[in-house]
Amino acid sequence: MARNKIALIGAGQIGGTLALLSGLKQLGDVVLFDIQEGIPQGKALDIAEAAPVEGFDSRLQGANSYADIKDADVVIVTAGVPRKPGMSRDDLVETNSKVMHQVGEGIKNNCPNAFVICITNPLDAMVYVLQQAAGLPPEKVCGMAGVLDSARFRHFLAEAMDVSVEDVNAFVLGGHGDTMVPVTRYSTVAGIPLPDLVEMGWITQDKVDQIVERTRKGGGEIVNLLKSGSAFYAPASSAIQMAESYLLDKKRVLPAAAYLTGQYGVNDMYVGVPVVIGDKGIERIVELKFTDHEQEMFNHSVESVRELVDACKKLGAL
Ligand code: A3D
Repeated sequence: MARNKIALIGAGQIGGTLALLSGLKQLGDVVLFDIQEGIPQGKALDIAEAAPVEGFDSRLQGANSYADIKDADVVIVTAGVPRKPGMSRDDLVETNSKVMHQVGEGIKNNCPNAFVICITNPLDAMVYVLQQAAGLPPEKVCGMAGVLDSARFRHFLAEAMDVSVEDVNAFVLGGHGDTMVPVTRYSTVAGIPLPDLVEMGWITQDKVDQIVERTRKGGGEIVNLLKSGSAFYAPASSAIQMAESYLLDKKRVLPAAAYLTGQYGVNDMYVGVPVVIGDKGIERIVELKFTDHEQEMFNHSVESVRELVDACKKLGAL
């Protein structure tokens, strides 16, 4: 059986980590693409030289031509520029939507049957631009943000309650920005909902509120610490989890930016919601029942995504 082929568009901080994880998890052969010459080739060779030590047989290739991503099964897109301190994700719209157009063309011409995961910010707008530029069906193009935001929420909750991160489940929905919605009612430790854990005295409501705020600003916290560039280890792990669910038809239920056609009262936009990812791509969109307050927060978040989408339309990117 032929190995899967994974194309990584953008060989920067996240791209390199994605290539290493794809190898370690034996997901398939990897093509690292970038417009910079030498960087994708250098990273591919470096990781290939780790393979004998780690014991994986993936072939790794660096590329500067889209022809090399031909027939890829999965494409993960990180091409573009990341945030610098003081920049919002929205400042990136103009530059990164041009990049999404180039990447979309490359996918359309070389691997129109791929499952595409976009990571480039501002995520909810860029995934839409990418899907339109590639011309792929919406169920084959999604955005990674929710798995990462939920992982941050899970990490902070596990630390506060001194329990294993494995036993903490959480959903962070809405747009990938400061208005994202960590849904505490659907967040659990071993199945016990967070509001019950507050009643049981495992964590205070104040602490939960602080963690919600820290999660919303989780990306910025890392940008401020790193000073140049943004988070890359956890974003890469999160996208790999989504790719794995597609390639192995695991049908994981994960939060992802998906194209909505009326679900949650949203039409014709990509927003973070729980989805089922299997070998057909986004196979189902899970519609949670929100309380009035949750719906209000979600609507607020959708509004900030709509502003970004409008900005893309004004620039002619959509
Ligand atoms: P970085 O290390 O700068 O890598 C980006 C790579 O893209 C560089 O190697 C560039 O050479 C390359 N590139 C630029 N333009 C093009 C082009 N036209 N075609 C192909 N490659 C190009 O950034 P990074 O890996 O740290 O981050 C990548 C993106 O992910 C940024 O937009 C970040 O804002 C975003 N990001 C998103 C999340 C989410 O949760 C959604 C988290 C962290 C970072």
